[in-house]
Amino acid sequence: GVLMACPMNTYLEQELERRFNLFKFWTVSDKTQFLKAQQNNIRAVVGNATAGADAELIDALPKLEIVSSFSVGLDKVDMVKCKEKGVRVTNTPDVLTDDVADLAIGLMLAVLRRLCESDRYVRSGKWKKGDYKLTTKVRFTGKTVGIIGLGRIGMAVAKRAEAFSCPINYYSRTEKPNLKYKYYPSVVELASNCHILVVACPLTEETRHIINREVIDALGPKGVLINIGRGPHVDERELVSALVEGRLGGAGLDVFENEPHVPEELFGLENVVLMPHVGSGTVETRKTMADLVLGNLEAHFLNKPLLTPVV
Ligand code: 8YV
Repeated sequence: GVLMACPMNTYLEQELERRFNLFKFWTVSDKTQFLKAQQNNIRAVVGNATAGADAELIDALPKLEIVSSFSVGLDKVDMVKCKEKGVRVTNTPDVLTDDVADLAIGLMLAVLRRLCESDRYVRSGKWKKGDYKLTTKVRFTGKTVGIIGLGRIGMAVAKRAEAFSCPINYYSRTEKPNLKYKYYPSVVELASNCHILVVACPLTEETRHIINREVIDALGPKGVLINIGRGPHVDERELVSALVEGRLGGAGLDVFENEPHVPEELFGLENVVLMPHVGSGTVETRKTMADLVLGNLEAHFLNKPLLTPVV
């Protein structure tokens, strides 16, 4: 049987029910009861960015063979424990890269050109009482974009920003060869040398709170932070105080430290755009992701090569 770790996609749930023996529980109390009753029946877990396979779950499922994540990020999967137990892991890379990179550009434009505020200005009828007060001082085109993590998504963001004549700077653990982008060996130096800073790296112990007070101060009152990675990449309390105090120029956020809870101090800030973790959130892409999850599970149980193996 296959255990779905949390509600994530109706099509995926229906197909898992149609093709496999699907188990699911949504509350913690169900989980304990469930594991006592079903632990020997679960051979696969389907997780995502919200819930996956932590050490506790992996240890509780003696027959677990594979974790197939409905996500590219694997921070909810205990990879060390999976390797230790010989549990295979798959994810959904590439198929979502364009959606996430598109959203990053959308957030840059939305923050810098105040798209949401202007839209509300028209809908509220205020325009009939007077012209919209220009709030954005600078154009987006040509602003320097700094990218943390130049993997598939980071590179896709860079290519899109280049189309807006934006110089591209980046930070990664090591400098990448044959790139026309300027490398900075630290996030603070990158933040000091860009107008828009994009988080596009995986969440690991090393990258948790990679955006801290020092980085935020380096980005400064004219700087804009775009987070399309994970909420815990950012010290959210520091971010909120910097935005409220005007020490940071703006933010476009698709992820938060404690989703779906978002700091309400941000709700009144027009230089902040808030999204409900929809980076890969088009029906088209989520179906392709779901088909990858299903294809990996079928390949595993039919002893065929996995489509997108991680481990
Ligand atoms: C999804 C994601 O939002 O791929 C990831 O890492 O965060 C997203 O694609 C999520 O996992 C789907 O529920």
